[in-house]
Amino acid sequence: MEKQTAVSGIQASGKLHIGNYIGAIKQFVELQDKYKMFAFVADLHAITVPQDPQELRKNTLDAAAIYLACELDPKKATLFIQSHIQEHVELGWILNTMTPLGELERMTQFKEKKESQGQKQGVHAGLLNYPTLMAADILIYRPDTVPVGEDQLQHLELTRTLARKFNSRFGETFKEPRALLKKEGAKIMGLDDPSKKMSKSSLNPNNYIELLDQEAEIRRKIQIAVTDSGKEIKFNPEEKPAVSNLLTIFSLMSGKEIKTLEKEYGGKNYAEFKKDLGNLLIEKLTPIQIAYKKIIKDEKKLLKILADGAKSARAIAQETMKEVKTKIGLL
Ligand code: ATP
Ligand code: LTN
Repeated sequence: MEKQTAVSGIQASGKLHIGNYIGAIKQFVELQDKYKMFAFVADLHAITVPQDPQELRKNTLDAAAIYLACELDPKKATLFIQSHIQEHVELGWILNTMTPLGELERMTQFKEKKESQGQKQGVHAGLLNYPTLMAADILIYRPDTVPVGEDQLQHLELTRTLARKFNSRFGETFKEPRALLKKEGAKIMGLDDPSKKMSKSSLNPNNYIELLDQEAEIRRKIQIAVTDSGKEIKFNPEEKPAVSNLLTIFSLMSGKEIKTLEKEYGGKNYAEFKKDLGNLLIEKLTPIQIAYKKIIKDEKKLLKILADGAKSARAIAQETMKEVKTKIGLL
C-alpha cells in the first residue's frame, strides 16, 4: 500500500521551545517512518510580523538545524524552506480570492496578534492572510494528515473548507486533510502563566524553555515556574493547572505515565519534583544541542540538504499548480 502523506511547518519567528518540540517536531520524527513526511520552515509566515533580516536568516537556519538535530532524517522526510517553493505563494493568492474576509477576521490567532502587534508596529494585510498561505502550504502536497499543536486547529478547519470549496467549484482537486493532534502535549502551557500556551512570542523569556537554553538557564526557569496552592503533585488541570502542565512535560519528555509520576512523587515536595524535571530536561536537550552545534557549523552542508528537499517538494508543488491553473482557466 502506498504511504500516506503528512505535511507541517514551524515558523522561523524566534527560538524554538519545548512546546514546539512536544507538540510538533517530536511528532514529525515519529511520522517519518510511516508517512511521506514534508516538514518545512515557514519563513514567509514569520514575516507577517516585522523581523530583523539578519535574525530572520539565523532563525530560519536554526529551525532547519533543530529539525535535523531532533533526528528528522532527510533521507526519510522532505525538509525545506517555505520561500524556496514559490508555488505556495501562488496557490495562497488563488485561495485568497475564495476566502470571505469575515472568515479571516474571526481567526483567534489573528485577533490575538492584532492586539499584541497593533500596539507595537501596526497590523498589516499579511497577518490577516496568514491562514490562506498556510492552507496553500498544506493543500499543494495533497496530504492525508497535518500534525500540529492545538492552536492551529482553526487554521486547519479553514484549510478543509477551502479544499471543499475549490473542489465543488472546479472539480475534485484537493484532499481534505485531517489534523493529527497528540492526546497529551498538544498544548503545553507557559511556565509563568499556565492559563496561556507556551509561546515564542511571549514577552517574558521565563514563559518557555528554549531547546538551546543552557543548563543553568533550564534549572533557573523550572525553579521559578509558577506552581499552584497546596503541596500535592497531582494531575488536575482545573484545580492545579501549573503542576499539571509540569507533569505533562515530565511525562512526555521521560516516556513515563503521569500516574507513575504521581506515585513516584507522592509525599515529595515541589522543590524535589522541579529539581528532577530540570535534570530530565537537561539530559534530553543536551544531545539535541550537541547535534545542533555540529550541524549549524557546516552551513554549506545544511543549505545543500535544504536545496535537495526543495527540489523534491517543488516537483510535487508544480504538478499541483499546473492542474489548479488549468482548472480555474489561467492560461
Ligand atoms: P508563536 O506563539 O510566536 O505564534 P509558536 O511558539 O506557536 O509561535 P509556531 O511556529 O507557530 O510556534 O508553532 C510550530 C508548531 O508548534 C505548531 O504545530 C504549533 O501548533 C506547535 N506549538 C506551538 N506552541 C505550542 C505549545 N505551547 N504546545 C504544543 N504545541 C505547540
Ligand atoms: N501556522 C503554523 C506554522 C505553519 C504550518 C503550515 C503548520 C505554517 N504553515 C502548514 C502546518 C501546516 C504555526 O505553527 N503557527
